[in-house]
Amino acid sequence: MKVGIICYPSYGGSGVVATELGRQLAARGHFVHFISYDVPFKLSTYEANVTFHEVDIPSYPLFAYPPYLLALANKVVEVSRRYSLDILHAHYAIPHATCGFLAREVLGGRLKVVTTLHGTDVTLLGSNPSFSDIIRFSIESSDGVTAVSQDLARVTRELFDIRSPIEVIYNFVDASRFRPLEVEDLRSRICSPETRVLVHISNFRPVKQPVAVIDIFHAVQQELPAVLLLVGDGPEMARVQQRVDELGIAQRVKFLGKQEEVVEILSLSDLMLLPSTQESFGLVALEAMACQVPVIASRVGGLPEVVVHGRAGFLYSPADLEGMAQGAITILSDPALREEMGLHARAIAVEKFSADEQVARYERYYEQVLENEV
Ligand code: GMT
Repeated sequence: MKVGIICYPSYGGSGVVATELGRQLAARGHFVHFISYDVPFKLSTYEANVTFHEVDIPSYPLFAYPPYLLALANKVVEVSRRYSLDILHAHYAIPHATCGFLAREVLGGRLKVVTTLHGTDVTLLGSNPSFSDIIRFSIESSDGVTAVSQDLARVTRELFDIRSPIEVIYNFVDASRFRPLEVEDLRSRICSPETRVLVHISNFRPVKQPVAVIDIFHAVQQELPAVLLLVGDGPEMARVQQRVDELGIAQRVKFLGKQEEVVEILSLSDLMLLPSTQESFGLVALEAMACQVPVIASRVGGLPEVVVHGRAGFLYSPADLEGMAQGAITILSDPALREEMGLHARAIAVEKFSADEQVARYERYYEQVLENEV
């Protein structure tokens, strides 16, 4: 098949999933065309069967807000005509599903549009009156719609009163790449052997509750020798730094910034903290699990479908920071429990969320859409 993929190229779960899906499809012999304003950050090397098409947004004095959607749709039309795309796969409803609709109209219907909903496009933007009607329309006018968890499919149906089917295709992890590595050297440069390493990876938006991560860690390090690794950056970072200073734990918190490769960091970590107020799936939790790292997370959105409570970690209400700290202490003070949960976590990642299985499901779904069977 010839598949166009439109996604956000910068840091963020939806872009990571879109890029990894494209790479996996290309490895299976499909021709994949990424179309975006920049090369997706996970696509840093040459890949057979993969082409990148940059969207150029001309500047013009009248454009206070350059019309990216139009430039993107125009590029999709151009690429589709030149390479005879079968499918355009839009990741994230705004503006990509809308772009799919527009491009298909220009092409007289000669392109099938599959939209994958990732979470915040529905849960945050979907309830914003500035976007809600256009999101509903774009979802309904797609030829096929997938969601990354059962919970997100349910929320989308309820929020937009959508009757047409939404296929759930879980996010996935390449367990041959995300696996526990030998990192004793690196770990010894960060802390002493008896120190527990906690990790939080996100885009530091309010929905991730990164300040709560600091409060949870503060309680944990009062009971056990511990350090916290913070990976990523975003709008809440200044508040996070302020909280770290207020609590006097700057020596124990390491700010690593945005990192392209996190397998080593995960491999040296004992526990992940993910106290989000919303999380349609929690790709980062799955990546931690694949590296044998248990997760303390919120019981929200799709997280219970990923982090099986009591096996891969523990889940709490997002407001229950004390519970999360207690859960972390329980796991970190019992090496046998931590080890057992790590093994279960990896088993779940491999058995339920393998790249092979989920990518094959996307392939079958594309075929159904092409045969008008959705
Ligand atoms: O988590 C974010 O804020 C980024 C967002 C995105 O734009 O990629 O992530 C969403 O999509 C990911 C990939 O499907 C999911 O793993 C995340 O759970 C989801 N984030 C939220 O629902 C908050």
